[in-house]
Amino acid sequence: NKAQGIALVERDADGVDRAFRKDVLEGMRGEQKAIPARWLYDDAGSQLFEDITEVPEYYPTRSETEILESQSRDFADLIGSGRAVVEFGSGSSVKTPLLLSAIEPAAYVPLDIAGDFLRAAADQLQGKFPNLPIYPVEADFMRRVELPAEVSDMPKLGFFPGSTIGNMIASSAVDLLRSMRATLLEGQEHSGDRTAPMLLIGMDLVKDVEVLKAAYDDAAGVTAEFNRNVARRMNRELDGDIPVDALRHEARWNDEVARIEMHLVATREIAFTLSGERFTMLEGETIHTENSHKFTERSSNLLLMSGGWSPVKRWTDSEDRFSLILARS
Ligand code: AVJ
Repeated sequence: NKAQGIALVERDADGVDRAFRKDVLEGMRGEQKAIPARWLYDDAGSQLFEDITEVPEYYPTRSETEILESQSRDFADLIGSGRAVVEFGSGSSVKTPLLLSAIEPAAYVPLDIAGDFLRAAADQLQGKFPNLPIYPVEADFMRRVELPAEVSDMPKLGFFPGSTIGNMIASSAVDLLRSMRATLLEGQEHSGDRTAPMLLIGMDLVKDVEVLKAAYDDAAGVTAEFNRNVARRMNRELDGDIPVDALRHEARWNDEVARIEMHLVATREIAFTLSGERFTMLEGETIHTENSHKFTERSSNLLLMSGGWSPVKRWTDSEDRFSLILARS
């Protein structure tokens, strides 16, 4: 009963992910060079992110796990059994089992663009839950996803942990919340209130700037490697020659919009080619690679409601660093 998976990523004739090439070339032509953060997560990037979750400075994973460990009674009461859990992302080997054990779901559907990572995680989870039907789907969940027919009659619980929503600017976050709602509503449009889609979403909280900056610039340099990996990916997949050793990792706090920004800073003037197109960077010029927005109780409620979701309950960890919110459609 091995998880099979369905491939839905569009590729150019040369095998390159079409959206990746478009996003990179457009992003590198701008005044401020920038790449959408989701491209950090190829198989190597997903592995490096797992490594980040183990560095002492990166608290979000531990804080969210603490909430998941301590609130299983609440999850059972408020979510109940028999739902298909649709996880937006591959699923962590720690957080996903905690949720699945608490609620006795009818099926589990992880959605991710990193196919190898997705299938490996699904296989590992199947080992822990031998009787749970698992249907991995290789897809870009920024768009509405068609779920496997096997789960169309089941009410859904969306699971979006990790504060991944914080990677998006507000307009995209609202779009994503709405397309999640559409994905989870499919087949359930005419059933009653009891089976309306629910969403369990992690959102990291605004806090002391030094704590935040350290979490995104760990002393061991794992986050720096994670950031530079996207440059290596551009070289590999777009036949590029970026001198990666001339790019320094930087984590900045942007107070105007309450977010950590990751940049790759050119330590000298450089020139390179990507997919046959020429680019230059002056010393000190940056490629903006990720935003990680931080939330307050109000800003998280406002964002969820803008996306068509009503908050039902909110939990925080013992140090008030991270929040997990249950919402319903
Ligand atoms: C997985 C997107 C939630 O923003 O905290 C960690 C990614 N980037 N360190 C985050 C990340 C640098 C992480 N998310």
